[in-house]
Amino acid sequence: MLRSCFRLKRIHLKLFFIAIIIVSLIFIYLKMKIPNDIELENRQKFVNTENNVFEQKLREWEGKIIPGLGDNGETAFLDGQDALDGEKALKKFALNTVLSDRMPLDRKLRDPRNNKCKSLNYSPKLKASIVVIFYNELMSVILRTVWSVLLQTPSHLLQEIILVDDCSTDESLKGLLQYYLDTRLKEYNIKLIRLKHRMGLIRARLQGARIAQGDVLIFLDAHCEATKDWIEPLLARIEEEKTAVLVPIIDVIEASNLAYSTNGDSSFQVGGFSWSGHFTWIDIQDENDKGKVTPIKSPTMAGGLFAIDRNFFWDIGSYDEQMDGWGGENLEMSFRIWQCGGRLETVPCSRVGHIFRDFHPYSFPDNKDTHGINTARLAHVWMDDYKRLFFMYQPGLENNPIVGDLTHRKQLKQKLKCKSFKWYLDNVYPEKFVPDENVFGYGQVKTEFDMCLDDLQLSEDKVGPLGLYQCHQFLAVSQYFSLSNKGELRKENFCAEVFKEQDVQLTECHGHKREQYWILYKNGTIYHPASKKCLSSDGVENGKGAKVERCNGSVFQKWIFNHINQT
Ligand code: LR7
Ligand code: MN
Repeated sequence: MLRSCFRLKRIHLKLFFIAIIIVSLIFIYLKMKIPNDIELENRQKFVNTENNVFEQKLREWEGKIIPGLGDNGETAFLDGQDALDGEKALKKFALNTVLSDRMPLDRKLRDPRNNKCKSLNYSPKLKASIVVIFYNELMSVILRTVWSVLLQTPSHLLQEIILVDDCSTDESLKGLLQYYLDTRLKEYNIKLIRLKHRMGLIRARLQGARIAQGDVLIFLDAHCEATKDWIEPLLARIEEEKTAVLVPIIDVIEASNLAYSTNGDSSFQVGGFSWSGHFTWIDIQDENDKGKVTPIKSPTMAGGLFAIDRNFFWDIGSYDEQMDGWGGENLEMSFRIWQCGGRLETVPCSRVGHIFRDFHPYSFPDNKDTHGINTARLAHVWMDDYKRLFFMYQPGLENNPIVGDLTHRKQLKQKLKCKSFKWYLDNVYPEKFVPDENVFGYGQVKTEFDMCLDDLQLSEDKVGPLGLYQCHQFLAVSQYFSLSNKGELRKENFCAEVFKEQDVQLTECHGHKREQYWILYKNGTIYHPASKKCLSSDGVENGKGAKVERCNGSVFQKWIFNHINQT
């Protein structure tokens, strides 16, 4: 009995071992047979090794960072080969990428605010979602933006940071950035979304805004650095006035040496625009506003850095989703906000640096002029009859189907019962010069020899001679001048001024008459009282600067304006 029992046990044991062997064989067989599993395992291995590669890359990079470089926003230098590589990079990317990679991502910045700001206390309760979009930006620059937000924003005011990759092609942004966030910044709420197609900055921002959950949206370009207490005055103002859209003072971070420069501590500018559809900086118009630390009215905004109540953003029409690429959305939003019941303000106690680059380091699909097309869209919708002035610069876009369908945006304007562009000019930006209103004459300014005053293609922000050129058959912008009611012979913000008693230059209008003051007489002479001379075409060659000479009543001193306003 005992024996048989023992035998039975041995048989069981044998069977047990055989079963184990069979199960193991089946297991091994299945493992070889089912490719999915193998793939899974391999994938895991791949992810692991990839992580190791990422980890290695990050460590290598982190090991090269020079502690203290660029601290306090000071000009930073590299030596030897690095300096040469940096110069090359600057030419290629409009940014010293070599220097950026060596500079700590969490560098310390000076508090750039004016002293009066430092004594103000705000205790907002709103939370912000920071939306940062990018296309092929340098990873260290994106991360410095992120770090500056994390370091300068109290955590109870920060809902999240949303990074939107507009389908960059740059390899390092594909996995390394996510890995950095997952390992180095894992305790923060940072989302990275990658768009499947390049959408352009307008739609990329919309994608970010759609997933945002904070009370306030704050958009930043991907090459910014926030400074001390930057967010409090923005949130506090929105808490007080939901329809206020806010811009910080935008300081310059130099692309060549990443210096954070502030021009003095209290002077700053607000936003304007040119009739060619570009954003411009303008001096604060109201003397009482200068030196203030409370929010100041701004007719437009640059577009890249602003704070807006999240619900208000959607109620007021977010963005024109049919705008492609780059450009135009900033003026569109500025006009829309003012015309449809909001306000745009610059907040002097909030300061954020932005790297200003000399050119775009990226191209656009099909090389389309997206700025022109987008601006044509906004001109049709928001500028009413004043769009005539923009289309003078872009006649080819006025009735061009490339501009696309505008039905939705026009419906929005009706739904929100928005005011006219004339209302905007009269109430928000009364200083804006309208070249065919409040003027004695405008258009081409001709001599009897078919020569016309011409800006000789002077770029919008440069000073140069008031030229003479053969009159174009059709009125081109380069030959469009006005004689304002104040006696300025001008073009947008440039006024003809006499230098060295005879040369006539186009230089920034100052509004104080003096050497920018001209009188148009009925006989066609344009008299310059400060020099007691007359505008003259005598002896001036095609393409050269005009002159003033002693008045002599000759045909060289007779000018005919295309349009004369009867007064
Ligand atoms: O296809 C693109 N997809 C993108 O995501 C092209 C660009 N981008 C990203 C890009 O990586 C960057 O983060 O969009 C952001 C803005 O592009 P920039 O930095 O090349 O533009 P910018 O600074 O030269 O241009 C200004 O005008 C633009 C008009 O469309 C935008 O509104 C920018 O945000 C705006 N920048 C600022 O307002 C910063 C202050 C500069 C001034 C004046
Ligand atoms: Mn930018």
